Amino acid sequence: MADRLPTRWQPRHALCLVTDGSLCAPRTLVEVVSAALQGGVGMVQLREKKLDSRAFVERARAIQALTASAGVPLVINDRLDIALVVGADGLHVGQSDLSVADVRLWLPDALVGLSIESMADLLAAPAGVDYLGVSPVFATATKADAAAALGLEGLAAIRAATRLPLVAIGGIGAHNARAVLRHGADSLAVVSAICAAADPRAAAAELAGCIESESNSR
Ligand code: TZP
Ligand code: MG
Repeated sequence: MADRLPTRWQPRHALCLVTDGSLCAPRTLVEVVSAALQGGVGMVQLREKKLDSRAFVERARAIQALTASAGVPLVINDRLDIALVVGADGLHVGQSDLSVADVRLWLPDALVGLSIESMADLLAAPAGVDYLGVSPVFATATKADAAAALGLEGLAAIRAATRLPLVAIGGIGAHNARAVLRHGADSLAVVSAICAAADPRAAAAELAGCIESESNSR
């Protein structure tokens, strides 16, 4: 694959919140994102599988007001149309979503992330990708159709094979965050560790603290 070296912002040493509004009750998603940004989240991926288009746009605009004032990039999962309509900072696609080449026709300068679940996915990854979402590192109940867990060794093997920023996701929390970083992740992405936390701000602060201290010790 072609390792592109983009000059735009990259997720290195960042905590990424991937949203799931259904896990946020009794809070609203906007409340959780606001708290998570205060706790130190450095990138938000809006991933809402159950919203129709109009509700998705409304939600994206509400979240964008928060991310923009925090100076944090907002990436939309899967929905190129929504990313274009709201002027998001980027789009994250999976293996069976729109191709990166097609996304680049419409978002030449935005941040584009691609999910990979195996070494084979890495080797097949196209040019034009700014970062890779590597998943699932550990088993997770949050994504019903997640592939088999890569484990820390699987993550390390992918790390050894690419210079692209790696955003690890799947079963990550404060208890294993440092191990994931030590096995080659540049950044960590979480859903339930923040969305379902009793205190999303404190949960984000703890994870962001792990990333900061690990990056300082490298
Ligand atoms: N993509 C791969 S695993 C996953 C996604 C969206 C879910 C991760 O959720 P959690 O709660 O952080 O394990
Ligand atoms: Mg997808």
